[in-house]
Amino acid sequence: VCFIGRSNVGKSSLIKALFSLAPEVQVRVSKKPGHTKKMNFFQVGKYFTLVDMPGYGFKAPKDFVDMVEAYLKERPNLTRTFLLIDGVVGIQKTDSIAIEMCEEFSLPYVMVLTKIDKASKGYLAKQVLQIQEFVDTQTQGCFPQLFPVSSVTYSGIHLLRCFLAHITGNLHQ
Ligand SMILES: Nc1nc2c(ncn2[C@@H]2O[C@H](COP(=O)(O)OP(=O)(O)OP(=O)(O)O)[C@@H](O)[C@H]2O)c(=O)[nH]1
Ligand SMILES: [Mg+2]
Repeated sequence: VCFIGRSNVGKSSLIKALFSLAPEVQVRVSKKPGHTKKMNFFQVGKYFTLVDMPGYGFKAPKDFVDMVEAYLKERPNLTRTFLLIDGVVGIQKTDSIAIEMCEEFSLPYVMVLTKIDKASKGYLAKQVLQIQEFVDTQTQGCFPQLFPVSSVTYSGIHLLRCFLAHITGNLHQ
């Protein structure tokens, strides 16, 4: 599985929150956009590998397109792509480009709305409905359920952990 999104959207923080109980996943987080420069691979026990991607948009590394596009397009065992959108600012132009890329490559992807601790419940409800409408009407490969999360309060993290375990074949009932 891999995590993509605009620089500073909270990819590394989300991975840190999701895998806080997995000591082998040591991600670096920074206040400065463009912190993650390379694709970082982490082995989660013997279960699966996750990839923390550099961000696109402001301060993206110059070789972003060659690196990330090629990976997304060519990696046959990529099970799912988690596309992170800032839950407060919603879908921006650069996000639309990433969405189009996922659609073009026919990637199975999931939209995660980040930093939900920064907005009021009312504002957030409006954002979620608007993005849900977009997913329902404008996308083919996007999973129909959105995952709003906060890496600060851990809101939504447990559900996303369960979903990850499920799609990687590790949720044994
Ligand atoms: N309030 C709040 N801040 C967050 C959350 N997630 C991340 N941040 C902050 O957002 C900033 C960027 O977080 P990162 O996780 O490094 O973002 P990134 O997407 O990995 O950024 P790049 O590696 O530069 O592409 C940091 O200052 C984080 O503390 C969240 O859920 N809530
Ligand atoms: Mg990062």
